[in-house]
Amino acid sequence: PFEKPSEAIEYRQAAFSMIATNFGDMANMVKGRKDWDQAQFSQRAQFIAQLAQMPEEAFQFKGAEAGDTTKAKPAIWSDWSGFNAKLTQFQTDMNQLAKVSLEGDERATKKAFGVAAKNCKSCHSDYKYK
Ligand code: ASC
Repeated sequence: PFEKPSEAIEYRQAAFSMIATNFGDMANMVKGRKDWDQAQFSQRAQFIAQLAQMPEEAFQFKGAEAGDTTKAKPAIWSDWSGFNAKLTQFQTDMNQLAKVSLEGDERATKKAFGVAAKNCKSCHSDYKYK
């Protein structure tokens, strides 16, 4: 779907931007900064489960690495199998969170959120500049 690297970068960043906005609202609920709303939380988890499938093809686009001046570390491409494993973990975590949150148990939902958030951080420390 991309003609040039800048399009792949833009697409990837758009996906992560939407992921971050949805995830941030969920974090606010988990941390009690806003009222718990199971239905809204679950809707956001469904959104992210879909969005989490999107960045992979953009990172894989030929030439995406060259001249990338974003927060993406070169290790994404030099250690593709390591990065891809974390990306797959993210997709798995978000599918699990989407499923658990739909079942409606607040405690189980918060627990699954914690697992996902921990893995977000672990990937960022290796593959994303601050
Ligand atoms: C966020 C955000 C991240 C993750 C991470 C979770 O809301 O912007 O990068 O959660 O902090 O550990």
